Amino acid sequence: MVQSNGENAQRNQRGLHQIRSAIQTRSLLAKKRVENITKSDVKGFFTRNAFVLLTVAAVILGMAALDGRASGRMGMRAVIYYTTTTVIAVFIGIVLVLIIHPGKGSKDEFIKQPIEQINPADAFLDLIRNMFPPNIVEACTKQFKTQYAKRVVHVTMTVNDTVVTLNGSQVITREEMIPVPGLVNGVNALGLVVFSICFGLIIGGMREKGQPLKDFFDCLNEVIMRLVAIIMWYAPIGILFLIAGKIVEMDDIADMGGQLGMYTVTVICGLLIHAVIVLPTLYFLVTRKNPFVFIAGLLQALITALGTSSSSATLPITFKCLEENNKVDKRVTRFVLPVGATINMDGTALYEALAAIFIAQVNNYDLNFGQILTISITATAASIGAAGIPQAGLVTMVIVLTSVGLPTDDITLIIAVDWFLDRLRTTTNVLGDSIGAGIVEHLSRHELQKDPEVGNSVVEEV
Ligand code: DAS
Repeated sequence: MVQSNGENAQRNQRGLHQIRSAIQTRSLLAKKRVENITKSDVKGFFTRNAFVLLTVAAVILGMAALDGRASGRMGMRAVIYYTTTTVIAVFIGIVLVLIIHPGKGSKDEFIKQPIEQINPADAFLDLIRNMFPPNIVEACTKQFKTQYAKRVVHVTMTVNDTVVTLNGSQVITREEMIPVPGLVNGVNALGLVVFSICFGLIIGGMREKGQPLKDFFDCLNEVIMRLVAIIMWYAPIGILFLIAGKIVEMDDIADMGGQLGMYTVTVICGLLIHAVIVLPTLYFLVTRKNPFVFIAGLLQALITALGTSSSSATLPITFKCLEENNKVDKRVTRFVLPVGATINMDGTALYEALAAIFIAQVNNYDLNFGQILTISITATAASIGAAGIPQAGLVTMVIVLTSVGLPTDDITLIIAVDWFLDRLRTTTNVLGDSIGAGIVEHLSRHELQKDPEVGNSVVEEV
């Protein structure tokens, strides 16, 4: 059928508009990622090092205190718990978004993010400029900009399927999907935990010969926990200002379009159902103890998760709350928590499945059963791969959208509220990890009591 020139021109115009919005979205996502990476680089100096040191020391100590059989069974129980709660979380997210259907109405009614062009190198250098006296930055800016910005741009390249060139204004979209840093970070952290488990089991098997190393890691763990104890008392004050600052920045909530508001309500309902009904019920069914007494002991960790949007940054405080307030055996927390903080993210899994279907609804795109099943599987995988840093779930959601052919640009539709929802899903993640430690400890109580010369002696030292 021959199309008139007018129709061709219109089609080209539409095509151009789509390419331009795709380019703009990716550069905004790139900025988000650059901000998060640089923020986590800066905060990472503390949280990442504390997380690494604490994970290595805690897991090695925990494993050294257990014999191989016990840790095998404990690991199996932990994995079964993680899988069960993540699948339930995804199911809740999908059922809710299909029932409430927040995405009805067309995309045009949607408030689009004002998307400005950015140059990642400049975004990063702004951060550096705020960190050092200007003369140092100016002196090395030229070389620094080329080298470090390349690394930053390289890391940005793994954010999604876009290569953002150094001059920032050119954005070239690439076809193949390259692994997102959430997966990379998740794999790094997981690799660290697996190494620590093996290292700890071998030390435990060496008995007396391994004692000097056990003492070293015990002392290292003590130092980190004391450092955390100091930070803990100041954290709530910082958290208060963090959230207050964010709320002041936020446009008037009423301006949010009805769809975005309904989407936010749907996510909050889903997280509340999982955190207030599912997890406490699971804990009660297994342990026959009052779950809300257990949760009360976690308050400081939950507040920290709410304030930092980071499971990793909260981990040291989660350790302290479980071991000191809830008296959970250290051999359990030191094994279950670091693994859980890395791969068990119920809140993130629920959110990614829900958000993907919401984006389909906004595009008036009816998903069939197979696609919804694909979303539930990729949302589970993306939550395992997401790192415990702010908005990691937003980035790994690219995997879920791509798996069912949804436009990844539409992530910008939900960015406006993500800073708030990220806090809630991180808090749900931390709660899920902590309840998991309580359940695994209860199911492992026989192993933890037997083997006196290994269990008790090391537990005292540990
Ligand atoms: N902020 C992540 C965490 O620390 C969760 C997410 O981004 O979904 O758990």
